[in-house]
Amino acid sequence: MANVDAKSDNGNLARNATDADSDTYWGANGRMPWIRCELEGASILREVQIAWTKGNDKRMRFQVQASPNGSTWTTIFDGRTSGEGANVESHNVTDTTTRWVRILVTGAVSNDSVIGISDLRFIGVPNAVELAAPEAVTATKTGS
Ligand SMILES: [Ca+2]
Repeated sequence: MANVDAKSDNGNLARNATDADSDTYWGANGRMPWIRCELEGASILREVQIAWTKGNDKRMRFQVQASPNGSTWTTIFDGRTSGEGANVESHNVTDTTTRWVRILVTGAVSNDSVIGISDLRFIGVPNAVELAAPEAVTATKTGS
């Protein structure tokens, strides 16, 4: 699999959140959307930086979760966006050694209210924690 994926998207793919391009975003709606990233290795995570595309519209509640395997999750942050804009916001998390990180939007997201993340970065040890290398995009992967 790729080093980033999501429960769903609206055509704006999960990888847009980690492409270091603020003009692209992962977009989703529906019930409790999430985006999941695999780090380059088990890393100490201290902070998550997120730019929400509609960050000035509302204060969205979300959790940051850690996992050794991408399937069983421990919540290391539970809070809200500032509601003050679409710039990057930093959120301190419980320092945790983890391989996978998931952002889970827990507040209600109505079907006509798309949430989006244009930038998603992880800070810890090392300072900037990189994502795992994506597996080589092969000919079997279509539509991309
Ligand atoms: Ca982007």
